[in-house]
Amino acid sequence: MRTAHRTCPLCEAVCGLRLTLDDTGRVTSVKGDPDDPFSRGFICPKGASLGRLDEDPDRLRAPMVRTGDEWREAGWDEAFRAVEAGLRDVIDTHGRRSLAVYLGNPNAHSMAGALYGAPLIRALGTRNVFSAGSADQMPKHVACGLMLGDPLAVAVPDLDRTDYLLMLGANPLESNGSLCTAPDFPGRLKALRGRGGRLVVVDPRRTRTAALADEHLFVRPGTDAYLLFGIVHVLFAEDLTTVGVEVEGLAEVGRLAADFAPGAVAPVCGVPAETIERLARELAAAPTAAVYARIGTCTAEFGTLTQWLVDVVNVLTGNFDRPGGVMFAKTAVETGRRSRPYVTGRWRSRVRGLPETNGELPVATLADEIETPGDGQVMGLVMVAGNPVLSAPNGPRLARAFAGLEFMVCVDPYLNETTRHANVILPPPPVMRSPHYDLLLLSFAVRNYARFSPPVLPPEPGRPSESEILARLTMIASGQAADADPAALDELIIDQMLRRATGTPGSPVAGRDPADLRAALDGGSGAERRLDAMLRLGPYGLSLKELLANPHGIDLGPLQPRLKEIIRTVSGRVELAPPQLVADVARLRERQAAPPAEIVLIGRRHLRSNNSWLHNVEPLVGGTNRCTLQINPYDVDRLGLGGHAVVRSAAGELVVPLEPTETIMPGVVSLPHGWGHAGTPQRVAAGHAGVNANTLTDDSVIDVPSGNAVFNGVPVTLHRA
Ligand SMILES: Nc1nc2c(c(=O)[nH]1)N[C@H]1C(S)=C(S)[C@@H](COP(=O)(O)OP(=O)(O)OC[C@H]3O[C@@H](n4cnc5c(=O)[nH]c(N)nc54)[C@H](O)[C@@H]3O)O[C@H]1N2
Ligand SMILES: Nc1nc2c(c(=O)[nH]1)N[C@H]1C(S)=C(S)[C@@H](COP(=O)(O)OP(=O)(O)OC[C@H]3O[C@@H](n4cnc5c(=O)[nH]c(N)nc54)[C@H](O)[C@@H]3O)O[C@H]1N2
Ligand code: SF4
Ligand SMILES: [Mo]
Repeated sequence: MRTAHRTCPLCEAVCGLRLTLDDTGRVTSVKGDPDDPFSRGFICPKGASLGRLDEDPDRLRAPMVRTGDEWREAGWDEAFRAVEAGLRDVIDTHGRRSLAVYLGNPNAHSMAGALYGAPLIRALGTRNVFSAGSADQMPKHVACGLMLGDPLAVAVPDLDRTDYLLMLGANPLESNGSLCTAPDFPGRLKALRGRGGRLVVVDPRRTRTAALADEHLFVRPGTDAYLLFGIVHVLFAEDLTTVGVEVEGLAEVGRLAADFAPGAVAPVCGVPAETIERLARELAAAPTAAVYARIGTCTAEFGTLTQWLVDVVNVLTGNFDRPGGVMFAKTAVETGRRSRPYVTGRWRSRVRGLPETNGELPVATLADEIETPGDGQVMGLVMVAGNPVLSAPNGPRLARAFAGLEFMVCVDPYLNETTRHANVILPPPPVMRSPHYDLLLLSFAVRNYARFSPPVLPPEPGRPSESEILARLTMIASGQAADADPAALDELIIDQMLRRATGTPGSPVAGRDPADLRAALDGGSGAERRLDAMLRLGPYGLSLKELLANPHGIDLGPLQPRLKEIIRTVSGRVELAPPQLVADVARLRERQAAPPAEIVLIGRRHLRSNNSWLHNVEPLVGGTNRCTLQINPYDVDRLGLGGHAVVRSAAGELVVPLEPTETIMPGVVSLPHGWGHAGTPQRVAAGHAGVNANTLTDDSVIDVPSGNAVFNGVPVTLHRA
């Protein structure tokens, strides 16, 4: 028996874990790490099942190669040669314009994804770049990019110090938080109330988070922008604004808000006008306050406007970049922020002409790009850690499109609804054999913190790490032979990083010899040496060695005001009225007059699930984690429904079991995504198949400024099955 410590990579909460392993290397227990200064022993059922996940007998252990409908295991060299041949065929026949790449959610949780995603995209040399980001938080990036000049400059609620939290479209008691890295989010919310603070939750469902709050408000799906505009209106009308940061466009925001008086927006969003007025007054009067809005408001038709208005309210109430308001983390690996002003639409998608955002195109148009003939039609696809057949809007259409590709390679531990269409699957090693550092998520943390987890178990002989897999893919994509040494890529990147740093006046290593710095780097792999270089060049001057000496993580203190370091707009001020968003307000105004759909669909998450891929772990399926359609009993009666209903939308049709509950607003139904496990060898998941919610979501509808998918507020009709 031995004990090991590591960070849980399954969600954004980055909990420290204490593992017990027997001498065969089997994980016998997983507990929260009480010595982690950030998570302080917190753990959820998913983290507790990490050992079971790694042991899953249906996980792929060797590369898989498909010929026709036949899958067989292959050696690594053979698999990489097949990838080289497949990509080369597409490039030689159709050009690199016909390649596409999709990066799924787990890339945000792995060192490999964070370190090799960008080099892989560069090496593929295509503008057909897609990710789960445009089915998730792209509206936030676009809003931050336009307001602050940096799409990654996301201000997070200062959870541990705020006096008032207005939360919209988030359910951290199930999700454990998102774009707000806060282990034990539930405990932090209880502490907020314990110190006399107030929590208000806005959600079409009375969620577990809403049940914990001081106040819960039902809102019509997709209408949060109206509610927030109503609040902005009151702040101006009652002269309650106390702007504490330098801004541009204040008067323009006031002018725009004039049309959105509480009395005008209340019938649209369903929140009474007096309540909107009171919320505005409470936010203005609270010693400190933060507005936080997450996935329920992002994956909606006015996602970007909503994310913009969230920070407009935070600015107007004097809570932007101050303790207790919303603030910016300072991570240990921050090596300089972008220098060019943020723009979107540097290129457009071929078929629908949708603008690029953050170097990506919307996943809502991936099927168009694969299906539509012509120069640049996507013929080859590289997919890393994604399952868009279950996660993207109109997933079944995407499945049909994937089936028509000339070549597809997936880096994924499972043969699933998406990877079954690949020609080659390259499985990464299990969590216990992978190093971990949260390169991305810690930049959204509510406390500055760093923790590195070395692999708990050694690599299996002959089996590459995920970093090596991605490095080899990158080298193949750039035209090198399938057997080229992946270490060369890391050396190149380290060399570039050190040259840039030593050549930058004012950098702590300005004028030093890059070779000396390179020689000093530690780490058992190229990925670890890259991390070491980033840590040493980062603002705290940490190193891998120091993190290894602190296996429970290092607390780097509470967030500090730092807007001046963050801001990258041309004006050097917060842009409160960026022209692109002002233009989109016209769309919001138009919709105000449109009659609402009788019934709309939204999603939800369950504590023991994680998008599409934990349903093969026995302890995590069943119980409350079920694929049912939540519906208000009033609607069941009114529509004369039975145990099951046929649900139809513009995109498709499903038969689903109903779960009548008073916790959901009348006129709204909720179906979780990530289900619909058919035709894959995952045995546990097959027994809890459920249905694919994204059969109903429509890929022709997007949030215009960001191109983001719309999963909430989808018009549907219901009939007795
Ligand atoms: N209707 C509806 N649809 C939604 C949402 C919704 O709320 N409603 N939510 C959206 C959101 S927020 C997101 S983020 C997307 C997610 O969209 P995706 O990222 O496309 O989907 P996931 O289900 O997260 O699939 C992750 C894949 O990565 C694999 N994987 C797991 N761990 C690893 C690893 O360490 N390495 C590699 N290489 N692969 C790994 C899994 O086997 C799985 O195939 O879904 C979106 N889709
Ligand atoms: N257990 C678990 N944890 C997860 C995941 C998971 O699948 N399972 N997925 C991870 C991922 S990829 C992400 S992005 C995060 C997401 O984290 P959260 O944003 O907290 O996601 P949800 O739990 O889906 O909560 C979204 C809430 O929005 C509500 N909602 C829907 N439509 C609207 C609307 O129009 N307006 C408002 N105000 N509310 C609305 C829903 O009812 C739901 O309660 O969770 C992450 N953590
Ligand atoms: S809350 Fe998230 S990070 Fe923490 S144990 Fe659960 S899945 Fe892992
Ligand atoms: Mo997500």
